[in-house]
Amino acid sequence: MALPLASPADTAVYGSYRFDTSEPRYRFGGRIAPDGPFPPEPGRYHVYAGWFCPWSHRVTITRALTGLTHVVSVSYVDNERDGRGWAFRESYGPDPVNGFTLLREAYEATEPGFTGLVSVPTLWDRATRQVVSNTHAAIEVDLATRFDAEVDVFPVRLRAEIEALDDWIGPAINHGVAAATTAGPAGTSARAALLDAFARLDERLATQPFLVGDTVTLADIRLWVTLVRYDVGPNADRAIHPGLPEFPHLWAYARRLYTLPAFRDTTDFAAFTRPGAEQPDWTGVSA
Ligand SMILES: N[C@@H](CCC(=O)N[C@@H](CS)C(=O)NCC(=O)O)C(=O)O
Repeated sequence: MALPLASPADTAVYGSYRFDTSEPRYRFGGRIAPDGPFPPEPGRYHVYAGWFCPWSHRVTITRALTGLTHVVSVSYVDNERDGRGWAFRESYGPDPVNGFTLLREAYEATEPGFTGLVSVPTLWDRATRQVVSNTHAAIEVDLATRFDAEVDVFPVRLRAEIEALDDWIGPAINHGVAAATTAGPAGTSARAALLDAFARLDERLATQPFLVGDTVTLADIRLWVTLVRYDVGPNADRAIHPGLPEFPHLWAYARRLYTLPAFRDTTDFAAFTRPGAEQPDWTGVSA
């Protein structure tokens, strides 16, 4: 029998998505660890992701790059949402693990009566039938470090440097792009911080192929998911500046990463491109 799907998103009927803001936003923070309730067993965990979502994208790139596609499964919610929250529709198919039509059902199965935020990525445990985590930072690190990874994207010797980069790239770029599109003094200062961070990275990437060390790490994955959305999302109308190609080393680096299957195959431009946005040429560079 075919797995069920949610009806189309309809805010006229279901309203806009709302949740109990007195709850912490990212309520589940379980970790995969050998000595804990969620041991790293192949085939046990599933990631509910969204193609539109940069935080999900970090997890799906990490999973692909480390060769865990047969170890941890993934499926995608629809890009649209109404009052029922993220849902499984024709766009990307049903929920292959539980047959839920709404992601909310996973949270309710974990905690009956749950009223907090239902977000992607969500890590699900098949064995105990519960949400392990909806905290992307924990999910990406656990996938990178707790299984038999083909490539180490979070090497112990580079972790301090990777996290130090995140300390300024996170606020200025990953979280900064949204603020950079706003009017008023906060927008002006977010734009300055963003362009300053791009310039700093451009300089760094003039002399090295990756942000840290000589291969792709979590630092590159974290930055890239924002770069790939930038000129077709927050900067689609070029209101912040003319676009990433203005930073030639950063732009060449971003396009080089796009040639890697783990980056390319986890990217669906249609899921995050604003209508009418002009798309820079992401192809034409060899690895
Ligand atoms: N900072 C979050 C990122 C997750 C996130 O914001 N996911 C978005 C989609 S990109 C979501 O599902 N948000 C639900 C909402 O904010 O209403 C985390 O730590 O996991």
